[in-house]
Amino acid sequence: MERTLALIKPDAVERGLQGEIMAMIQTAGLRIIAMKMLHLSKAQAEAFYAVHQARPFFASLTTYMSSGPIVALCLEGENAIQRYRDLMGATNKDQAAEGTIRKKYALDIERNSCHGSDSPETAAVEIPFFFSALELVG
Ligand code: IDP
Ligand code: MG
Repeated sequence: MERTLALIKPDAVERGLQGEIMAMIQTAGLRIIAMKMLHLSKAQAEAFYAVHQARPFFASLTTYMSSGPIVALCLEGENAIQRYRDLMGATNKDQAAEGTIRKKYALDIERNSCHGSDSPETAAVEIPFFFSALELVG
């Protein structure tokens, strides 16, 4: 059993897509064991994406991620990290497979509607960024 951190990003929440994206997650057999809506500050977005701070898109990404509300979810299931990455599709929507969240909903490479942890080590940092142990209903 594995856990991963999923975010529904501001572009998707702004369009009211959180329900449809959560339905896709549940249809894929991943259990939502924690959920909250919040609006990150610029500093919080910079902390969350600190691994990307040297990248040319860091300033734009963190401005976008703090531009409106997001939904944070903790997902649980066998191989949940890779299964949710597969459900999201490629970072760039033009390379995302049919039936993925990003193929359906992403607007461009930055405003790509969702985030998912990319490894167990990342999930172990990203889940507690948003949720305390008490909030995980596993
Ligand atoms: P991922 O979300 O598929 O794991 P990462 O490479 O970790 O992709 O990038 C984090 C986020 O940064 C992406 O989801 C996207 O919002 C944004 N991003 C990635 N590459 C670019 C780019 O080349 N231009 C603008 N934004 C980007
Ligand atoms: Mg990533």
